[in-house]
Amino acid sequence: MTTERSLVLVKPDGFARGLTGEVLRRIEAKGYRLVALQVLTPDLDRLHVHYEEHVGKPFFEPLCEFMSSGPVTAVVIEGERCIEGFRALAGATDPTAALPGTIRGDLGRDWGRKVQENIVHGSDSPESAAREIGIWFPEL
Ligand code: RTP
Ligand code: MG
Repeated sequence: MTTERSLVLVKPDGFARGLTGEVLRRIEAKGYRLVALQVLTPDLDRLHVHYEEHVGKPFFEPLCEFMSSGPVTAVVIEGERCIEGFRALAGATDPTAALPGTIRGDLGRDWGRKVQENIVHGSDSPESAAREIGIWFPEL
């Protein structure tokens, strides 16, 4: 048994399209528990820390600008192997490559959109999850 926590974000595109409930439905249907949830418009300082692994990449600033462009829903989920499991639910980073059955594959738009608009973020390792949960939910 490896009960984990992961940090999930419903990004501004997912929030604006009214997909927050659909993302939460899939998380709960999989059997993961919701530990904490908040709607907020993140500032650039927080996003620069959140995405620090991408500092210097060409998409870093556009990504942070996009992520600060409107409300997001930040969620901490919990469950057996939920870090890897949520990333499987999310699908490939590029919605045009994500498989049907995944959040990005089923719901991602593939006409002229930018890859940064891929509905959700999920932590990619236990270390990332601990770091990111500290950024978004320091009280946990
Ligand atoms: P995430 O962190 O959002 O869960 O997604 P990920 O692990 O699948 O992707 P990652 O490589 O960590 O990239 C973070 C986010 O940056 C945007 N991105 N844009 N070439 C590009 O323009 C590009 N590559 C990545 C995406 O929003 C991606 O989710
Ligand atoms: Mg990532």
